[in-house]
Amino acid sequence: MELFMKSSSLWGLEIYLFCFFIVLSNIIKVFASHNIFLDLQSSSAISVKNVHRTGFHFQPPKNWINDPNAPMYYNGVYHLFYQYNPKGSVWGNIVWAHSVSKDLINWIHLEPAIYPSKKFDKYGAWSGSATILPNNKPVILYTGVVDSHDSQVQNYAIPANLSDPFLRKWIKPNNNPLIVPDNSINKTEFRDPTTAWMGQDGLWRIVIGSMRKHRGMALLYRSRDFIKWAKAQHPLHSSPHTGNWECPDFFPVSLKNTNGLDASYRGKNVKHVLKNSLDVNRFDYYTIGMYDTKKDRYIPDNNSIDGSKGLRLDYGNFYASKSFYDPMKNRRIVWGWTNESDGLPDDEIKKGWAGIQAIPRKVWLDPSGKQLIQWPIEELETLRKQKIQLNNKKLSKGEMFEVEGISASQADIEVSFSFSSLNKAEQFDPKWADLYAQDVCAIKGSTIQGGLGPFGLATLASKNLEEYTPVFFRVFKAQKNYKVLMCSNARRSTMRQNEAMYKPSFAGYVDVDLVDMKKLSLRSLIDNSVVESFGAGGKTCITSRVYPMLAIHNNAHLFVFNNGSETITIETLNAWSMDVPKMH
Ligand code: DQQ
Repeated sequence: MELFMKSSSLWGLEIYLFCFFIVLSNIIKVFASHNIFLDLQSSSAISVKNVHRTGFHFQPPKNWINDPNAPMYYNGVYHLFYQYNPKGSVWGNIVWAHSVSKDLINWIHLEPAIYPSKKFDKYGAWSGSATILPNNKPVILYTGVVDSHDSQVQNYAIPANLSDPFLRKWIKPNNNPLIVPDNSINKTEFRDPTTAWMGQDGLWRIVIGSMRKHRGMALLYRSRDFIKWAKAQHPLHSSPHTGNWECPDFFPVSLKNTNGLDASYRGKNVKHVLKNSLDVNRFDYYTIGMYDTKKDRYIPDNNSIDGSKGLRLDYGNFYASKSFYDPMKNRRIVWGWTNESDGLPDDEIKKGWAGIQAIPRKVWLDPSGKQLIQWPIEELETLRKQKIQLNNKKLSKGEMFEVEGISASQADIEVSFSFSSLNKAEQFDPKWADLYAQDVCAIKGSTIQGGLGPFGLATLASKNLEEYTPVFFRVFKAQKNYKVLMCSNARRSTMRQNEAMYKPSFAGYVDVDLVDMKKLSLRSLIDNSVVESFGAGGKTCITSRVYPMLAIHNNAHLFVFNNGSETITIETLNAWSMDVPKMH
């Protein structure tokens, strides 16, 4: 009897599992960097829930968004295209949505510029970039998906009417596709063309992201007329065990100053940057190196490594980024997609929206030549409203105080901390040497008492700290140097019980020399469900998405804390409530 019971219940379990997988296989198709929920792709929002919508980050009125595409400046107008699902709030039905702006802050949403319709993009119009050709004609290169197996080609689109200041309509000429993968290329991993740059030989070049046997690749193509493209013998760069390289971005940076350079810039005192979005873990990594124009190869500097041990543009939720040169202000600007972290697709359906773009950042090379610096574009400051300021406030061990007088759910805050000695820095456990910064942050957190730190901001906090997202520094003494950890920890960000919610203790190290300058600065852009932070003037950036239940709107609070035994001085603190830009 017992035997029968067991086998019958096992049989029941098998039937259950079988049915479960049948159902699941209809719902989820795991592909590339997006989970695909086939049955939810076209369920439109019943209503758009406002509670966690951002106030000053880029968002369309509803639905799903992902990668920023083809950002450009053309005849006085900034254009941002982005991957968008017009029918629902999970990934699917992707078109190129199009918005325009005069200041990168206030936006007008236009009709989608590109949508699947032709043989060469019938199954998808995926990411790509813009190039302004020398006769001042913009052209977009994008990835078309040509069958239900996700086979990919590269297409182009041009404005229908150059005298329309907003370039509303785009044409996909019939001589598309421009580039089809040859036999050596995995056709389902062949996408996201870069902005083109021109070499001394007058040939245009682009890079397309790809992978062969888990080796990530930046495939190089050349063209004289932008129509006929030939694959170069070697990729521009490739690296083993890094998986598919999505949304590559390749650009020069100046060794002399913070100005940006056009992709085709050729001259002295320049380094190059190759950024890849790693499909395996969905973070954006970059290296700094030398572009050997004779061999048409990019060689990362010795200390600049490819893959997940390398440098990240942002140590938080930031993916598929793309930069462009802004001739108006002579700067390079990077946009990145910040996905939701709130759990299952059901949540997105209920919210009626998913995904935002991070605040556009000016990007340049650090004087050390070893890393990039990123800083929110200056135009963001036009949204600053009520301000509070304080100077020279001391915070001894265990002290914290509230920053009052501004809206803590929508704020821009800049703090400069100083301390008189490094003596109390805690020991860096040698066992942590192989861990990611994020793991060390998970071990040490913001509440475990330290020596020099943890100190920083408790953002989106409820009055009694049931919820908060701390953004803070902890300084460690390692064998040869000091290690400065910067964390943005979502562990206690919400009271909401949801197993599927992603609450990472995002962190990165900050490459600063504290021996001479005993100071650390922090800027955080707090916007309802996003905390976007810039450590040490933009050396380390971390973006967290969080979903407080109590710390919303007027019930959100902002604190400064010190849980280290070394007293910290707040040299200056400036904080502003942030206004809502026009986005219609
Ligand atoms: N998203 C696009 C692809 C790209 C990926 C599809 C990165 O082109 O590789 O929506 O997020």
